[in-house]
Amino acid sequence: MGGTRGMLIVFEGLDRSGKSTQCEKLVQTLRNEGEKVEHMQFPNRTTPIGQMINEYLTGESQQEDHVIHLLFSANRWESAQAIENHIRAGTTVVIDRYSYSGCVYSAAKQNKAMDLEWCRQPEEGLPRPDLCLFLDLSSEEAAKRGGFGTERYEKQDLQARVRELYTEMRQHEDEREDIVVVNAGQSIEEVQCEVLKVVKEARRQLDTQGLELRHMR
Ligand code: Z5A
Ligand code: MG
Repeated sequence: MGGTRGMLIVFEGLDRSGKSTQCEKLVQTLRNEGEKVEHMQFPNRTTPIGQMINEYLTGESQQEDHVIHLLFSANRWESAQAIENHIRAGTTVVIDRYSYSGCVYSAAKQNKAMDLEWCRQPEEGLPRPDLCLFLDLSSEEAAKRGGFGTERYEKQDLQARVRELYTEMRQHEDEREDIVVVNAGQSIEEVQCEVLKVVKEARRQLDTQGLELRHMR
């Protein structure tokens, strides 16, 4: 793939939809084609903020709803400059979960003071994905991939609200433009093939239009 700058590609979707599996496959495929690729994931549990998030998710600590929301966002801001630097240097950045997860999981708690719009605000100004691949999987199909894990959000009722909120979030002006829904209920290879097709098309469009990296607004 040509082009002067790297692309910002994000994977989103419900629990067990195959984000980590597909992220790794895409990174490997692009690298095999000679592209420079950086692989990231959020939460990034390696930083001090990430460690606080990890303790919260595993139930070792408690956090007030707004506080943990802002920590998740801060965890992305910690990497914002690095993401921009990679993109400008011609490296494509592939990320496992990003702002969309940040908004829908917090809003799913149904804390009245934290709707989707409130949750989205700290994300404004972050590098905006050129493409967000939403891996769509029914709850029935997800259940076939094993039971829920033990982390805080891995519960049926919360996941059902997350699904609805992802749909609502896709109506936002920018997200509507960036998100491409992929049927994640196919085999790993079929999903991989579809993902690659979508990525190549996005790259083609980017090269044609010569767009600068944008920011979330
Ligand atoms: N969270 C938040 O609240 N706010 C934020 O800002 C962010 C995140 C960024 C931890 O995330 C939690 O943080 C998450 C959201 C919240 N809570 N929940 N729920 P995480 O990314 O660390 O969660 P994870 O456990 O790594 O990812 P995941 O969503 O559960 O799974 P996945 O990455 O989508 O799926 P996978 O690991 O690739 O695959 C799951 C299994 O299915 C595995 O056995 C695969 O081999 C299998 N698989 C994959 N693809 C297929 C196909 N096509 N067919 C059959 N089987 C498959
Ligand atoms: Mg994962």
